[in-house]
Amino acid sequence: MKKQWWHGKTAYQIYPKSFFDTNGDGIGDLQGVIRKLDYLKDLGVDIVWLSPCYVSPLADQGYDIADYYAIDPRFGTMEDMDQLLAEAKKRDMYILMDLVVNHCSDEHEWFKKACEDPFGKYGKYFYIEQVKDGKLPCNWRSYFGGPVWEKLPGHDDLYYLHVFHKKQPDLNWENPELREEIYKMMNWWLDRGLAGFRIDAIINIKKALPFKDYPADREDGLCSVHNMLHEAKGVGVFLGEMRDRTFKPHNSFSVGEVFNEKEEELPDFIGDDGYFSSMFDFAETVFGQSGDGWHASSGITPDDYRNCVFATQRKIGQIGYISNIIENHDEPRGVSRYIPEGEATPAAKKMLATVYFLLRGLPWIYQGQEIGMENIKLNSIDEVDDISSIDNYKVALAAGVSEKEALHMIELYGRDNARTPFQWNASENAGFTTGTPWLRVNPNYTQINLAAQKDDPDSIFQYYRALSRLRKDPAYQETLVYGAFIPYLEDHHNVMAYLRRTDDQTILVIANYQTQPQTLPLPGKVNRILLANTGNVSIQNGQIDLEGYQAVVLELGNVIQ
Ligand code: TEU
Ligand code: CA
Repeated sequence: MKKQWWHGKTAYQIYPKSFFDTNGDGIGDLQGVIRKLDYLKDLGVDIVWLSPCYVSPLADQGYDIADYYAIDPRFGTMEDMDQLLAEAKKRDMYILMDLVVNHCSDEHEWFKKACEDPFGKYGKYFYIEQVKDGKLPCNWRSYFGGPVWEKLPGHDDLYYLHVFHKKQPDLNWENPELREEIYKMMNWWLDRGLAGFRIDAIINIKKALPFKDYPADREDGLCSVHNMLHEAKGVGVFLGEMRDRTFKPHNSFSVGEVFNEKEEELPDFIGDDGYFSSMFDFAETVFGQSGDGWHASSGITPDDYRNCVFATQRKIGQIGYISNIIENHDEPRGVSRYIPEGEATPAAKKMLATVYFLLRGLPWIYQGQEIGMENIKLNSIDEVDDISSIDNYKVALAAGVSEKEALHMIELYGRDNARTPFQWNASENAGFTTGTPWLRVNPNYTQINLAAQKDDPDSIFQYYRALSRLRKDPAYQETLVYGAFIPYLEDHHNVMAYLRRTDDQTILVIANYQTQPQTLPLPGKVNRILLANTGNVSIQNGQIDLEGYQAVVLELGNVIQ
Protein backbone atom coordinates (compact mmCIF):
# COMPACT_ATOMS: atom_id res chain seq x y z
CA MET A 1 0.00 0.00 0.00
CA LYS A 2 1.33 3.43 -1.03
CA LYS A 3 1.87 5.82 1.93
CA GLN A 4 -0.41 8.86 1.89
CA TRP A 5 -0.25 12.23 3.71
CA TRP A 6 -3.44 11.49 5.64
CA HIS A 7 -2.58 8.04 7.02
CA GLY A 8 -1.09 9.42 10.25
CA LYS A 9 -3.77 12.03 10.83
CA THR A 10 -6.73 12.25 13.23
CA ALA A 11 -10.14 12.88 11.66
CA TYR A 12 -13.29 14.43 13.14
CA GLN A 13 -16.93 14.63 12.05
CA ILE A 14 -18.92 17.78 12.74
CA TYR A 15 -22.72 17.83 12.51
CA PRO A 16 -22.89 21.63 12.10
CA LYS A 17 -26.51 22.01 13.21
CA SER A 18 -25.60 20.72 16.69
CA PHE A 19 -22.00 21.88 17.06
CA PHE A 20 -21.97 25.56 18.16
CA ASP A 21 -24.46 28.38 17.59
CA THR A 22 -23.02 31.90 17.38
CA ASN A 23 -26.12 33.95 16.53
CA GLY A 24 -28.64 32.68 19.07
CA ASP A 25 -31.07 31.06 16.63
CA GLY A 26 -30.61 27.65 18.28
CA ILE A 27 -28.92 26.22 15.20
CA GLY A 28 -25.20 25.51 14.99
CA ASP A 29 -23.44 27.44 12.23
CA LEU A 30 -20.20 27.79 10.25
CA GLN A 31 -19.04 30.70 12.40
CA GLY A 32 -19.38 28.27 15.31
CA VAL A 33 -17.07 25.81 13.56
CA ILE A 34 -14.56 28.61 12.91
CA ARG A 35 -14.68 29.62 16.61
CA LYS A 36 -13.83 26.04 17.62
CA LEU A 37 -10.97 25.31 15.21
CA ASP A 38 -8.36 25.95 17.92
CA TYR A 39 -10.23 23.57 20.22
CA LEU A 40 -10.14 20.89 17.52
CA LYS A 41 -6.46 21.55 16.79
CA ASP A 42 -5.68 21.17 20.49
CA LEU A 43 -7.57 17.85 20.55
CA GLY A 44 -5.23 16.70 17.76
CA VAL A 45 -7.66 16.93 14.85
CA ASP A 46 -6.29 17.34 11.31
CA ILE A 47 -9.17 16.39 8.99
CA VAL A 48 -12.73 17.70 9.52
CA TRP A 49 -15.81 16.31 7.73
CA LEU A 50 -18.79 18.69 7.80
CA SER A 51 -22.21 17.08 7.49
CA PRO A 52 -24.19 19.01 4.83
CA CYS A 53 -24.69 22.77 5.19
CA TYR A 54 -25.84 23.46 1.61
CA VAL A 55 -29.24 25.05 0.88
CA SER A 56 -31.82 22.48 1.98
CA PRO A 57 -35.38 22.23 3.34
CA LEU A 58 -33.79 19.96 5.99
CA ALA A 59 -36.33 17.19 5.38
CA ASP A 60 -33.44 14.82 6.11
CA GLN A 61 -31.40 17.40 8.00
CA GLY A 62 -29.50 18.61 4.96
CA TYR A 63 -29.03 15.27 3.20
CA ASP A 64 -31.62 16.69 0.80
CA ILE A 65 -29.76 19.36 -1.12
CA ALA A 66 -31.66 22.07 -3.01
CA ASP A 67 -28.58 24.02 -4.20
CA TYR A 68 -25.13 22.40 -4.31
CA TYR A 69 -23.46 25.77 -4.87
CA ALA A 70 -24.82 27.68 -1.88
CA ILE A 71 -24.69 27.55 1.91
CA ASP A 72 -28.05 27.43 3.67
CA PRO A 73 -28.61 30.79 5.43
CA ARG A 74 -29.38 28.89 8.64
CA PHE A 75 -25.72 27.75 8.66
CA GLY A 76 -24.22 30.98 7.28
CA THR A 77 -22.89 32.28 3.98
CA MET A 78 -20.39 31.31 1.30
CA GLU A 79 -18.10 33.96 2.82
CA ASP A 80 -18.27 32.01 6.10
CA MET A 81 -17.36 28.86 4.19
CA ASP A 82 -14.41 30.59 2.51
CA GLN A 83 -13.32 31.95 5.89
CA LEU A 84 -13.51 28.45 7.39
CA LEU A 85 -11.38 27.03 4.57
CA ALA A 86 -8.81 29.81 5.05
CA GLU A 87 -8.72 29.51 8.85
CA ALA A 88 -8.37 25.72 8.61
CA LYS A 89 -5.52 26.08 6.14
CA LYS A 90 -3.69 28.42 8.55
CA ARG A 91 -3.83 25.59 11.10
CA ASP A 92 -2.77 22.81 8.71
CA MET A 93 -6.27 21.39 8.94
CA TYR A 94 -8.26 19.94 6.06
CA ILE A 95 -11.99 20.46 5.45
CA LEU A 96 -14.17 17.85 3.77
CA MET A 97 -17.79 18.42 2.82
CA ASP A 98 -20.50 15.81 2.51
CA LEU A 99 -21.16 14.76 -1.10
CA VAL A 100 -24.83 13.75 -1.32
CA VAL A 101 -25.38 12.79 -4.95
CA ASN A 102 -27.47 9.64 -4.93
CA HIS A 103 -30.35 12.09 -4.67
CA CYS A 104 -31.07 15.78 -4.34
CA SER A 105 -33.99 17.65 -2.76
CA ASP A 106 -37.41 17.81 -4.42
CA GLU A 107 -36.93 21.58 -4.01
CA HIS A 108 -33.85 21.56 -6.26
CA GLU A 109 -34.23 23.51 -9.56
CA TRP A 110 -33.59 20.32 -11.50
CA PHE A 111 -36.58 18.55 -9.95
CA LYS A 112 -38.86 21.54 -10.36
CA LYS A 113 -37.98 21.60 -14.08
CA ALA A 114 -38.50 17.83 -14.25
CA CYS A 115 -42.04 18.31 -12.95
CA GLU A 116 -42.65 20.93 -15.64
CA ASP A 117 -41.29 18.70 -18.42
CA PRO A 118 -40.95 15.07 -17.23
CA PHE A 119 -39.60 13.82 -20.56
CA GLY A 120 -37.26 16.76 -21.20
CA LYS A 121 -33.62 17.32 -20.23
CA TYR A 122 -34.23 17.58 -16.49
CA GLY A 123 -36.80 14.82 -16.39
CA LYS A 124 -33.93 12.56 -17.49
CA TYR A 125 -31.93 13.59 -14.41
CA PHE A 126 -34.33 11.42 -12.40
CA TYR A 127 -36.11 8.07 -12.60
CA ILE A 128 -39.63 8.93 -13.75
CA GLU A 129 -41.89 6.07 -14.79
CA GLN A 130 -45.38 5.82 -16.29
CA VAL A 131 -47.69 3.91 -13.94
CA LYS A 132 -50.72 2.15 -15.33
CA ASP A 133 -53.62 0.96 -13.11
CA GLY A 134 -51.63 1.81 -10.02
CA LYS A 135 -48.98 -0.96 -10.47
CA LEU A 136 -45.71 0.58 -9.26
CA PRO A 137 -42.54 -0.26 -11.26
CA CYS A 138 -41.15 -2.25 -8.30
CA ASN A 139 -41.88 -3.12 -4.68
CA TRP A 140 -38.70 -1.79 -3.06
CA ARG A 141 -39.10 -0.19 0.37
CA SER A 142 -37.56 3.20 1.06
CA TYR A 143 -34.90 3.28 3.80
CA PHE A 144 -37.33 5.63 5.54
CA GLY A 145 -40.37 3.41 5.02
CA GLY A 146 -43.09 3.06 2.41
CA PRO A 147 -42.74 2.52 -1.34
CA VAL A 148 -39.81 4.10 -3.20
CA TRP A 149 -42.27 5.56 -5.75
CA GLU A 150 -44.13 8.86 -5.29
CA LYS A 151 -46.49 10.61 -7.67
CA LEU A 152 -44.67 13.29 -9.67
CA PRO A 153 -46.22 16.61 -8.59
CA GLY A 154 -48.71 17.75 -11.27
CA HIS A 155 -48.92 14.34 -12.95
CA ASP A 156 -51.38 11.56 -12.09
CA ASP A 157 -49.78 8.76 -14.07
CA LEU A 158 -46.10 9.55 -13.51
CA TYR A 159 -44.08 8.50 -10.45
CA TYR A 160 -40.50 9.23 -9.41
CA LEU A 161 -38.03 7.04 -7.53
CA HIS A 162 -36.71 7.88 -4.05
CA VAL A 163 -34.86 5.17 -2.13
CA PHE A 164 -34.72 7.54 0.82
CA HIS A 165 -37.35 10.13 1.74
CA LYS A 166 -39.94 11.24 -0.84
CA LYS A 167 -38.32 14.68 -0.63
CA GLN A 168 -35.06 13.06 -1.85
CA PRO A 169 -35.65 12.07 -5.51
CA ASP A 170 -32.92 9.74 -6.81
CA LEU A 171 -30.62 11.20 -9.46
CA ASN A 172 -30.29 9.05 -12.56
CA TRP A 173 -26.61 8.19 -12.79
CA GLU A 174 -27.19 6.29 -16.04
CA ASN A 175 -27.54 9.76 -17.62
CA PRO A 176 -24.08 11.10 -18.60
CA GLU A 177 -25.43 14.65 -18.60
CA LEU A 178 -26.37 14.31 -14.94
CA ARG A 179 -22.96 12.87 -14.11
CA GLU A 180 -21.30 15.85 -15.82
CA GLU A 181 -23.34 18.20 -13.61
CA ILE A 182 -22.09 16.34 -10.53
CA TYR A 183 -18.41 16.37 -11.55
CA LYS A 184 -18.64 20.07 -12.43
CA MET A 185 -20.01 20.82 -8.97
CA MET A 186 -17.39 18.67 -7.22
CA ASN A 187 -14.55 20.38 -9.09
CA TRP A 188 -16.03 23.78 -8.28
CA TRP A 189 -15.76 22.95 -4.58
CA LEU A 190 -12.31 21.33 -4.87
CA ASP A 191 -11.04 24.36 -6.81
CA ARG A 192 -12.37 26.48 -3.93
CA GLY A 193 -9.97 24.80 -1.53
CA LEU A 194 -11.94 21.86 -0.16
CA ALA A 195 -9.59 18.98 0.75
CA GLY A 196 -12.13 16.41 -0.36
CA PHE A 197 -15.46 14.77 0.44
CA ARG A 198 -17.24 12.18 2.50
CA ILE A 199 -19.41 10.39 -0.04
CA ASP A 200 -22.97 9.77 1.08
CA ALA A 201 -24.88 6.52 0.45
CA ILE A 202 -22.91 6.10 -2.75
CA ILE A 203 -23.53 2.38 -3.33
CA ASN A 204 -27.16 3.25 -4.13
CA ILE A 205 -26.32 5.16 -7.34
CA LYS A 206 -26.22 1.97 -9.43
CA LYS A 207 -29.64 0.35 -9.74
CA ALA A 208 -30.24 -3.15 -11.09
CA LEU A 209 -32.44 -2.32 -14.08
CA PRO A 210 -35.05 -2.77 -15.42
CA PHE A 211 -37.04 -2.22 -12.24
CA LYS A 212 -38.41 -5.43 -10.85
CA ASP A 213 -40.01 -6.82 -7.70
CA TYR A 214 -38.25 -9.02 -5.17
CA PRO A 215 -40.07 -11.26 -2.69
CA ALA A 216 -41.87 -9.18 -0.07
CA ASP A 217 -40.13 -9.38 3.31
CA ARG A 218 -42.85 -7.75 5.41
CA GLU A 219 -46.65 -7.56 5.55
CA ASP A 220 -46.50 -4.30 3.55
CA GLY A 221 -45.71 -6.30 0.39
CA LEU A 222 -42.45 -4.43 -0.03
CA CYS A 223 -38.84 -5.56 0.11
CA SER A 224 -35.50 -4.13 1.23
CA VAL A 225 -33.52 -2.10 -1.30
CA HIS A 226 -30.63 -4.40 -0.39
CA ASN A 227 -32.17 -7.10 -2.66
CA MET A 228 -31.57 -4.82 -5.64
CA LEU A 229 -28.14 -3.64 -4.46
CA HIS A 230 -27.02 -7.24 -4.24
CA GLU A 231 -27.78 -7.68 -7.94
CA ALA A 232 -26.62 -4.27 -9.17
CA LYS A 233 -23.47 -4.52 -11.27
CA GLY A 234 -21.17 -1.77 -12.46
CA VAL A 235 -21.19 0.88 -9.75
CA GLY A 236 -17.43 0.95 -10.28
CA VAL A 237 -17.85 2.45 -13.74
CA PHE A 238 -19.42 5.55 -12.19
CA LEU A 239 -17.06 5.65 -9.22
CA GLY A 240 -13.97 5.26 -11.40
CA GLU A 241 -15.19 8.04 -13.65
CA MET A 242 -15.85 10.25 -10.60
CA ARG A 243 -12.35 9.56 -9.27
CA ASP A 244 -10.68 10.30 -12.61
CA ARG A 245 -12.68 13.46 -13.24
CA THR A 246 -12.46 14.99 -9.75
CA PHE A 247 -10.47 13.43 -6.89
CA LYS A 248 -7.40 12.41 -8.90
CA PRO A 249 -6.78 15.72 -10.68
CA HIS A 250 -7.00 17.46 -7.28
CA ASN A 251 -5.14 14.74 -5.32
CA SER A 252 -7.99 15.11 -2.82
CA PHE A 253 -9.11 12.91 0.06
CA SER A 254 -12.33 10.96 -0.21
CA VAL A 255 -14.03 8.60 2.23
CA GLY A 256 -16.99 6.53 1.13
CA GLU A 257 -20.07 5.69 3.15
CA VAL A 258 -20.32 2.23 1.66
CA PHE A 259 -22.71 -0.40 2.95
CA ASN A 260 -23.27 -3.64 1.03
CA GLU A 261 -19.90 -3.57 -0.73
CA LYS A 262 -18.84 -6.84 -2.35
CA GLU A 263 -15.65 -8.17 -0.68
CA GLU A 264 -13.94 -8.88 -4.00
CA GLU A 265 -14.41 -5.20 -4.87
CA LEU A 266 -12.45 -3.85 -1.86
CA PRO A 267 -9.19 -3.28 -3.81
CA ASP A 268 -11.23 -1.33 -6.41
CA PHE A 269 -12.81 0.76 -3.66
CA ILE A 270 -9.83 1.60 -1.43
CA GLY A 271 -6.78 0.04 -3.02
CA ASP A 272 -3.85 2.23 -4.09
CA ASP A 273 -5.77 3.37 -7.17
CA GLY A 274 -9.18 2.92 -5.59
CA TYR A 275 -12.31 4.94 -6.20
CA PHE A 276 -11.90 6.44 -2.72
CA SER A 277 -9.01 7.11 -0.33
CA SER A 278 -10.86 5.24 2.40
CA MET A 279 -14.24 3.92 3.49
CA PHE A 280 -15.86 3.47 6.89
CA ASP A 281 -15.96 0.18 8.76
CA PHE A 282 -19.68 -0.42 9.46
CA ALA A 283 -19.41 -4.08 10.48
CA GLU A 284 -20.19 -3.32 14.12
CA THR A 285 -22.87 -0.72 13.29
CA VAL A 286 -24.92 -3.24 11.27
CA PHE A 287 -24.37 -6.16 13.66
CA GLY A 288 -27.66 -7.55 14.94
CA GLN A 289 -29.77 -5.40 12.60
CA SER A 290 -33.00 -6.99 11.35
CA GLY A 291 -34.80 -6.40 8.07
CA ASP A 292 -37.99 -6.31 10.15
CA GLY A 293 -36.97 -3.02 11.76
CA TRP A 294 -35.16 -1.77 14.80
CA HIS A 295 -37.55 -3.51 17.19
CA ALA A 296 -36.32 -6.86 15.91
CA SER A 297 -32.63 -5.98 16.18
CA SER A 298 -30.43 -7.79 18.68
CA GLY A 299 -27.85 -6.05 20.87
CA ILE A 300 -24.09 -6.40 20.60
CA THR A 301 -21.88 -7.87 23.31
CA PRO A 302 -18.22 -6.98 23.88
CA ASP A 303 -17.21 -10.26 22.19
CA ASP A 304 -19.49 -9.47 19.22
CA TYR A 305 -17.98 -5.99 18.95
CA ARG A 306 -14.45 -7.37 19.03
CA ASN A 307 -15.26 -10.05 16.46
CA CYS A 308 -16.79 -7.49 14.08
CA VAL A 309 -13.80 -5.18 14.36
CA PHE A 310 -11.32 -8.03 13.95
CA ALA A 311 -13.19 -9.37 10.92
CA THR A 312 -12.89 -6.00 9.20
CA GLN A 313 -9.21 -5.67 10.11
CA ARG A 314 -8.57 -9.12 8.63
CA LYS A 315 -10.68 -8.41 5.53
CA ILE A 316 -8.89 -5.14 4.79
CA GLY A 317 -5.40 -6.35 5.71
CA GLN A 318 -2.96 -4.45 3.54
CA ILE A 319 -5.49 -3.76 0.74
CA GLY A 320 -6.03 -0.18 1.83
CA TYR A 321 -6.75 2.08 4.76
CA ILE A 322 -10.11 1.69 6.49
CA SER A 323 -11.74 4.49 8.53
CA ASN A 324 -12.54 3.46 12.10
CA ILE A 325 -15.42 4.93 14.12
CA ILE A 326 -17.49 4.12 17.16
CA GLU A 327 -20.34 6.43 16.10
CA ASN A 328 -21.54 9.02 13.60
CA HIS A 329 -24.63 11.19 12.97
CA ASP A 330 -26.67 8.13 11.96
CA GLU A 331 -25.77 5.95 14.90
CA PRO A 332 -26.39 5.90 18.65
CA ARG A 333 -23.54 7.05 20.87
CA GLY A 334 -20.76 4.44 20.82
CA VAL A 335 -20.31 4.37 24.60
CA SER A 336 -24.03 3.64 25.00
CA ARG A 337 -24.01 0.94 22.35
CA TYR A 338 -20.71 -0.94 22.78
CA ILE A 339 -20.45 -0.81 26.58
CA PRO A 340 -23.03 -2.93 28.45
CA GLU A 341 -25.88 -0.94 30.04
CA GLY A 342 -24.93 0.66 33.36
CA GLU A 343 -21.18 0.08 32.92
CA ALA A 344 -20.28 3.17 30.85
CA THR A 345 -17.93 4.69 33.41
CA PRO A 346 -15.18 7.12 32.31
CA ALA A 347 -12.73 4.20 32.50
CA ALA A 348 -14.93 2.08 30.24
CA LYS A 349 -15.33 4.98 27.78
CA LYS A 350 -11.55 5.40 27.68
CA MET A 351 -11.13 1.66 27.20
CA LEU A 352 -13.40 1.77 24.15
CA ALA A 353 -11.47 4.78 22.88
CA THR A 354 -8.21 2.85 23.19
CA VAL A 355 -9.25 -0.30 21.37
CA TYR A 356 -10.73 1.46 18.31
CA PHE A 357 -8.34 4.42 18.04
CA LEU A 358 -5.19 2.27 17.74
CA LEU A 359 -6.55 -0.14 15.13
CA ARG A 360 -4.94 -0.11 11.70
CA GLY A 361 -6.75 2.66 9.83
CA LEU A 362 -7.76 6.29 10.08
CA PRO A 363 -9.37 7.08 13.47
CA TRP A 364 -12.48 9.30 13.34
CA ILE A 365 -13.91 11.11 16.35
CA TYR A 366 -17.55 12.18 16.08
CA GLN A 367 -18.40 15.47 17.82
CA GLY A 368 -19.00 14.89 21.55
CA GLN A 369 -17.44 11.42 21.52
CA GLU A 370 -14.25 12.95 22.92
CA ILE A 371 -16.05 13.92 26.12
CA GLY A 372 -18.05 10.68 26.39
CA MET A 373 -21.47 12.00 25.35
CA GLU A 374 -24.20 9.40 25.73
CA ASN A 375 -27.64 8.48 24.32
CA ILE A 376 -30.55 10.62 25.43
CA LYS A 377 -33.54 9.31 27.40
CA LEU A 378 -36.97 9.94 25.82
CA ASN A 379 -40.26 10.84 27.47
CA SER A 380 -42.37 10.81 24.34
CA ILE A 381 -42.21 10.28 20.57
CA ASP A 382 -42.95 14.02 20.23
CA GLU A 383 -39.38 14.74 21.33
CA VAL A 384 -38.00 12.78 18.36
CA ASP A 385 -36.87 14.60 15.19
CA ASP A 386 -35.23 11.77 13.22
CA ILE A 387 -37.39 10.59 10.27
CA SER A 388 -35.76 7.16 10.42
CA SER A 389 -36.64 6.79 14.11
CA ILE A 390 -40.23 7.87 13.51
CA ASP A 391 -40.56 5.33 10.70
CA ASN A 392 -39.13 2.54 12.85
CA TYR A 393 -41.45 3.54 15.70
CA LYS A 394 -44.46 3.09 13.42
CA VAL A 395 -43.11 -0.23 12.14
CA ALA A 396 -42.65 -1.42 15.72
CA LEU A 397 -46.19 -0.44 16.76
CA ALA A 398 -47.56 -2.17 13.64
CA ALA A 399 -45.64 -5.28 14.69
CA GLY A 400 -47.44 -5.21 18.04
CA VAL A 401 -44.66 -3.70 20.13
CA SER A 402 -45.86 -1.50 23.03
CA GLU A 403 -45.40 2.28 22.83
CA LYS A 404 -43.05 2.13 25.81
CA GLU A 405 -40.89 -0.55 24.19
CA ALA A 406 -40.99 1.20 20.81
CA LEU A 407 -39.80 4.41 22.45
CA HIS A 408 -37.01 2.53 24.25
CA MET A 409 -35.93 1.12 20.89
CA ILE A 410 -35.43 4.69 19.65
CA GLU A 411 -33.40 5.42 22.78
CA LEU A 412 -31.17 2.51 21.75
CA TYR A 413 -30.88 3.04 17.98
CA GLY A 414 -32.26 6.51 17.12
CA ARG A 415 -30.20 8.96 15.11
CA ASP A 416 -31.09 11.89 17.43
CA ASN A 417 -28.77 10.32 20.04
CA ALA A 418 -25.78 11.68 18.14
CA ARG A 419 -27.52 14.90 17.11
CA THR A 420 -28.21 16.45 20.50
CA PRO A 421 -26.23 19.68 20.90
CA PHE A 422 -22.55 19.47 21.81
CA GLN A 423 -22.17 19.84 25.58
CA TRP A 424 -19.60 22.65 25.94
CA ASN A 425 -20.22 23.51 29.60
CA ALA A 426 -22.73 23.33 32.46
CA SER A 427 -24.40 26.68 31.68
CA GLU A 428 -27.88 26.84 30.13
CA ASN A 429 -28.24 24.73 26.97
CA ALA A 430 -24.74 23.36 27.69
CA GLY A 431 -23.25 26.53 26.25
CA PHE A 432 -24.37 25.45 22.75
CA THR A 433 -26.73 28.37 22.19
CA THR A 434 -28.10 31.47 23.88
CA GLY A 435 -31.38 30.74 22.10
CA THR A 436 -33.69 27.71 22.08
CA PRO A 437 -31.81 24.67 20.79
CA TRP A 438 -33.37 23.08 17.68
CA LEU A 439 -33.15 19.69 19.44
CA ARG A 440 -33.27 19.01 23.19
CA VAL A 441 -29.92 19.12 25.00
CA ASN A 442 -29.17 15.88 26.87
CA PRO A 443 -30.07 16.67 30.51
CA ASN A 444 -26.81 15.00 31.61
CA TYR A 445 -24.90 18.03 30.27
CA THR A 446 -24.39 19.24 33.82
CA GLN A 447 -22.18 16.19 34.41
CA ILE A 448 -20.85 15.51 30.91
CA ASN A 449 -19.40 18.66 29.31
CA LEU A 450 -16.09 19.88 27.94
CA ALA A 451 -15.49 22.57 30.55
CA ALA A 452 -15.52 19.94 33.30
CA GLN A 453 -12.89 17.88 31.46
CA LYS A 454 -10.61 20.38 29.68
CA ASP A 455 -8.15 20.79 32.56
CA ASP A 456 -8.63 17.40 34.22
CA PRO A 457 -5.61 15.21 33.35
CA ASP A 458 -7.71 12.06 33.91
CA SER A 459 -10.66 13.15 31.74
CA ILE A 460 -11.93 11.41 28.63
CA PHE A 461 -11.11 14.54 26.65
CA GLN A 462 -7.49 14.49 27.82
CA TYR A 463 -7.32 10.78 27.10
CA TYR A 464 -8.38 11.32 23.46
CA ARG A 465 -5.68 14.00 23.20
CA ALA A 466 -3.17 11.46 24.53
CA LEU A 467 -4.31 8.80 22.04
CA SER A 468 -3.93 11.20 19.14
CA ARG A 469 -0.49 12.30 20.39
CA LEU A 470 0.64 8.68 20.87
CA ARG A 471 -0.36 7.74 17.33
CA LYS A 472 1.67 10.72 16.04
CA ASP A 473 4.68 10.11 18.31
CA PRO A 474 7.70 9.55 16.02
CA ALA A 475 8.83 6.69 18.30
CA TYR A 476 5.64 4.71 17.63
CA GLN A 477 4.00 6.28 14.57
CA GLU A 478 5.34 3.82 11.99
CA THR A 479 3.98 0.87 14.01
CA LEU A 480 0.64 2.43 14.98
CA VAL A 481 -0.05 3.79 11.49
CA TYR A 482 1.35 1.05 9.27
CA GLY A 483 2.08 -1.91 11.56
CA ALA A 484 0.35 -5.21 10.87
CA PHE A 485 -2.78 -5.91 12.93
CA ILE A 486 -2.48 -9.24 14.76
CA PRO A 487 -5.33 -10.40 17.03
CA TYR A 488 -4.27 -11.62 20.49
CA LEU A 489 -6.37 -13.76 22.90
CA GLU A 490 -9.17 -13.28 20.37
CA ASP A 491 -11.29 -16.09 21.77
CA HIS A 492 -10.89 -14.94 25.34
CA HIS A 493 -14.26 -13.79 26.75
CA ASN A 494 -14.54 -10.02 27.33
CA VAL A 495 -10.99 -9.36 26.21
CA MET A 496 -10.09 -7.15 23.26
CA ALA A 497 -6.38 -7.34 22.53
CA TYR A 498 -4.21 -7.06 19.47
CA LEU A 499 -0.66 -6.46 18.39
CA ARG A 500 0.49 -3.75 16.01
CA ARG A 501 3.74 -4.92 14.52
CA THR A 502 6.55 -3.93 12.17
CA ASP A 503 9.90 -5.67 11.73
CA ASP A 504 11.40 -3.37 14.34
CA GLN A 505 8.68 -2.85 16.91
CA THR A 506 5.72 -4.57 18.56
CA ILE A 507 3.00 -2.72 20.43
CA LEU A 508 0.30 -4.55 22.38
CA VAL A 509 -3.13 -3.04 22.99
CA ILE A 510 -4.89 -5.09 25.66
CA ALA A 511 -8.25 -4.36 27.29
CA ASN A 512 -10.36 -6.04 29.94
CA TYR A 513 -13.86 -5.52 28.53
CA GLN A 514 -15.83 -6.15 31.76
CA THR A 515 -16.18 -4.84 35.31
CA GLN A 516 -14.60 -7.92 36.92
CA PRO A 517 -10.77 -7.87 36.96
CA GLN A 518 -8.88 -10.52 35.00
CA THR A 519 -5.27 -11.62 34.71
CA LEU A 520 -3.96 -12.30 31.23
CA PRO A 521 -0.71 -13.71 29.82
CA LEU A 522 1.58 -11.35 27.93
CA PRO A 523 3.13 -12.46 24.62
CA GLY A 524 6.53 -10.97 25.35
CA LYS A 525 8.78 -8.89 27.61
CA VAL A 526 7.46 -5.41 28.41
CA ASN A 527 9.86 -2.67 27.32
CA ARG A 528 7.64 0.21 28.36
CA ILE A 529 4.08 1.21 29.20
CA LEU A 530 2.91 3.70 26.55
CA LEU A 531 -0.58 4.47 27.84
CA ALA A 532 -3.13 3.23 30.38
CA ASN A 533 -6.72 4.40 30.94
CA THR A 534 -6.70 3.94 34.72
CA GLY A 535 -4.23 4.21 37.60
CA ASN A 536 -1.55 1.66 38.18
CA VAL A 537 -0.59 -1.16 35.84
CA SER A 538 0.29 -4.46 37.50
CA ILE A 539 2.61 -6.72 35.52
CA GLN A 540 4.38 -9.73 37.00
CA ASN A 541 5.69 -13.13 35.89
CA GLY A 542 4.77 -12.47 32.29
CA GLN A 543 1.15 -11.65 33.16
CA ILE A 544 -0.89 -8.49 33.49
CA ASP A 545 -3.56 -8.01 36.17
CA LEU A 546 -6.24 -5.84 34.57
CA GLU A 547 -8.79 -3.98 36.66
CA GLY A 548 -12.38 -3.66 35.40
CA TYR A 549 -12.40 -1.92 31.99
CA GLN A 550 -8.67 -1.30 32.18
CA ALA A 551 -6.90 -0.84 28.85
CA VAL A 552 -3.12 -0.72 28.52
CA VAL A 553 -0.78 -0.03 25.60
CA LEU A 554 2.66 -1.67 25.90
CA GLU A 555 5.78 -1.74 23.79
CA LEU A 556 7.07 -5.32 23.87
CA GLY A 557 10.42 -6.98 23.21
CA ASN A 558 11.14 -10.47 21.81
CA VAL A 559 7.53 -11.41 21.22
CA ILE A 560 6.61 -15.07 20.87
CA GLN A 561 3.76 -15.22 18.30
O1 TEU B 1 -27.05 7.27 5.22
C1 TEU B 1 -27.11 6.20 4.33
C2 TEU B 1 -27.74 4.99 4.87
O2 TEU B 1 -28.18 4.18 4.09
C3 TEU B 1 -27.72 4.57 6.32
O3 TEU B 1 -27.12 5.53 7.06
C4 TEU B 1 -29.15 4.31 6.84
O4 TEU B 1 -29.84 3.65 5.89
C5 TEU B 1 -29.90 5.59 7.18
O5 TEU B 1 -29.14 6.33 8.08
C6 TEU B 1 -31.27 5.23 7.79
O6 TEU B 1 -31.16 4.74 9.09
C7 TEU B 1 -26.68 8.49 4.56
C8 TEU B 1 -26.57 9.61 5.58
O7 TEU B 1 -25.50 9.33 6.46
C9 TEU B 1 -27.89 9.71 6.31
O8 TEU B 1 -27.82 10.71 7.34
C10 TEU B 1 -28.95 10.12 5.30
O9 TEU B 1 -30.22 10.08 5.94
C11 TEU B 1 -28.97 9.15 4.10
O10 TEU B 1 -27.68 8.82 3.59
C12 TEU B 1 -29.68 9.82 2.92
O11 TEU B 1 -28.86 10.85 2.43
CA1 CA C 1 -26.90 29.79 14.50
